[in-house]
Amino acid sequence: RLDSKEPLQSYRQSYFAIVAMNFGPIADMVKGDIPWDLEMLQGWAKDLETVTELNLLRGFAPGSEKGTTRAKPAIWDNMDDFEAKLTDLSDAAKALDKAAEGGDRAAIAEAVKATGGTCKACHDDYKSKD
Ligand code: ASC
Repeated sequence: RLDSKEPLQSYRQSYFAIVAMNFGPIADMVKGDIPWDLEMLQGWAKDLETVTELNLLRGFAPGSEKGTTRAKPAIWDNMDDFEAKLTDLSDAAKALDKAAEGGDRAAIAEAVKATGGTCKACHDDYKSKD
């Protein structure tokens, strides 16, 4: 429906739901909050990499900033920077997938830290606290 912003907002919220459903348990596992299971971690890392390959900017089309989501209007005023930060996420997810495939726990922990950093960098500027 061209007259509704709902599909765009749903599209991007779906993307972030999949990101969180995969990065969340990876981070929990690296922290030791859940038991270490490399095969499970590898599956999550693969799905995280896969979803971050999608063109999320489709969901942030001009005019879709007005709504009830936590996306700050600053996104649409700084679209090049926002896009660069999304690329940082997909690059980090790719490196994390590689580390997961390698299986070295310290390398995985480093890659998780780097990936979390790309989440936070974007949230600081572009995600409303409430
Ligand atoms: C998560 C999560 C985030 C990021 C961020 C990383 O697991 O939900 O928003 O990691 O906390 O700093």
